[in-house]
Amino acid sequence: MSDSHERASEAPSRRKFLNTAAAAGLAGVGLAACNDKGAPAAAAPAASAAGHVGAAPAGVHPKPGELDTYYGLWSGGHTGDMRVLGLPSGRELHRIPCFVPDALVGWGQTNESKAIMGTKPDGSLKFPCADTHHTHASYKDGNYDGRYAWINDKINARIARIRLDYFICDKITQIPNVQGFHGIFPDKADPVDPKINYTTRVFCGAEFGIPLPNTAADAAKAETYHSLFTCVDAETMEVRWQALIDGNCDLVATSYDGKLAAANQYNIEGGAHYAEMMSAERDACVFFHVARVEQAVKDGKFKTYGDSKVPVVDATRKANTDPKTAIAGYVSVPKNPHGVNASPDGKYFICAGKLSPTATVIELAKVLEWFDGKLEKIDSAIVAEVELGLGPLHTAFDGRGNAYTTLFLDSQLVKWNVDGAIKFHAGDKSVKYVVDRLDLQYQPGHVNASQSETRFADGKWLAVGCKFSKDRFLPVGPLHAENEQIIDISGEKMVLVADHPVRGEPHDFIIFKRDLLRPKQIYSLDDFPNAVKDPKESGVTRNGKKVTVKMTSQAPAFSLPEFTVKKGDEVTIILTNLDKVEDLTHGFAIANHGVNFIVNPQETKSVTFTADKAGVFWCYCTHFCHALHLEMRSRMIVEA
Ligand code: CUK
Ligand code: CUA
Ligand code: CA
Repeated sequence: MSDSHERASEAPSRRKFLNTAAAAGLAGVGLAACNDKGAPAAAAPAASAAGHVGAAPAGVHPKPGELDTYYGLWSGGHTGDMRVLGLPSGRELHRIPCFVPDALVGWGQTNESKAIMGTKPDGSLKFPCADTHHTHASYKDGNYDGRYAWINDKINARIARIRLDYFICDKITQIPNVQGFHGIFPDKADPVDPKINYTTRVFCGAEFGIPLPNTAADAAKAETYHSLFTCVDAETMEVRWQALIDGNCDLVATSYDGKLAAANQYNIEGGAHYAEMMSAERDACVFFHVARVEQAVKDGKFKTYGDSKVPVVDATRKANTDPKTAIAGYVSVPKNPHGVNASPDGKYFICAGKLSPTATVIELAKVLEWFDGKLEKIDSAIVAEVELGLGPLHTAFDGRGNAYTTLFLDSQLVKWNVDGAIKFHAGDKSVKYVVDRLDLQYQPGHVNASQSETRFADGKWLAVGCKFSKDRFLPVGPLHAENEQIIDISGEKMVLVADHPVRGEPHDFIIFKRDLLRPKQIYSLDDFPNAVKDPKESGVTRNGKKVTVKMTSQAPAFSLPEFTVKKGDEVTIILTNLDKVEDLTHGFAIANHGVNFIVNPQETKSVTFTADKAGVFWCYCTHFCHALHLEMRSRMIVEA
């Protein structure tokens, strides 16, 4: 069990190489990270198989009919949805469409979903694509409260909110003045009002600087390019404020007391090309004093850009030289950091080095001391900066004082003790802060553990999103599935217990106890102002060329066996499912009209389309609901 562990930990020479290698060499060799055989740069596959690969402990693969003990909320990558997994089995239970149309439920077809997704004046969708990365959920008392989750779309600067009672997206907001919107994190408490011990804000980081205001005339003027850090209201989903910063934002973290939010920065250079972005030895983690930012907004100390009315405060270094009034402070961290993660004890943010083989531990109490004028240099808040291995990206926690950081280049997970690292950094070089190493398959990015991003990290299961699966699954052409690996972290040594293929590219996810959610099984008719509450209300009404068809469904029949419209009519079908049993969902499809959507029990949905061909068109139920499901039909008669 231990030889790959021993072997893996004796690779300091490669790590030293990264430490001292020329930046260009890193990008050329290191970031590609895979040798021509497709094995990870760090280890021969045979040896890694001999590592801590265990027989699955009881409960990893539930018996038929057994339920998982944890939910996982997974980002859906380019499919623009959020995926719901059961853990530890890794079974995918559901996909929640957000940014991109979904053929199963009719997301992007129904008027209700289009209103959430946003349409152009002609009714077509504003954006046909998305690139989701990060998913986080709302908090109360330092734990998830089961109200909401959020997910970002990097391409179109959108943030979507998911209602966790029905697992549906209910709002999408596009953030103004930014591009490359990447990290998100909800706050966990209000910075001022102690009664508000739950999430009321979501912070959003933007990666790419753009000329502000954005004009092509300034394309060559580097000094006009800026990134903004954004605060979105968790309830209204409106943008509350933005902060102009030096450098850029990558991932985001928030403190448990609500006072601090931070974003890692890999491009303090403001470079447009990777060589420029890697030119400085250190970048930064920018900390925001949330209460002061919001006071500045209240005091009217902001400007706006272009058509946006969002107040933008100045969080650049130049405008924040006095710590006692500063709204932001920049802690220097080594070269192009990536993930920033809050430890479950509430004390630290840990920045993963990416191009530096280190993790930087920042003590939040000291950052606050700096804001109070009691700490001379904000960099003194760094209490550890320790070597972990090549390409650290993201960090999870077990609630027992250990951190688990993915090493993209080494293709490893490293378990390290945070207090040990702090002691080592303080001078006690006898402390062995690295507890264990585990080879992964291959090139891990995000990592998370059960309850890791709460005060109740329970140190049971950990999942890693590996960017490459190579030889782990049957080949399916040039693009392989990604490999999500499940690791048992309950013991001293980590044990790899399962591989799961996933469609690319999920990035981030969270894992939490199943009893934190109480999903509802059926809707209420009253949730929908346009509900057709009684089959007797069914029928066709006309207003010029606009025709409304009201209908209900009850297995195995629609309330209208047929309905008649005229060629050229703009037809709106409103369908209420009067069935009251969970799972008794019906679909409604119209032949040759590209219409298909589902209605869940007691739910109402509508679609609008033009009946542009005369003739008879069968409408049928697309969701198997009854022995007479195939017979569940209606007919649209379009008169010439
Ligand atoms: S980023 Cu994907 S591995 Cu978008 Cu969270 Cu780090
Ligand atoms: Cu209703 Cu199938
Ligand atoms: Ca940099």
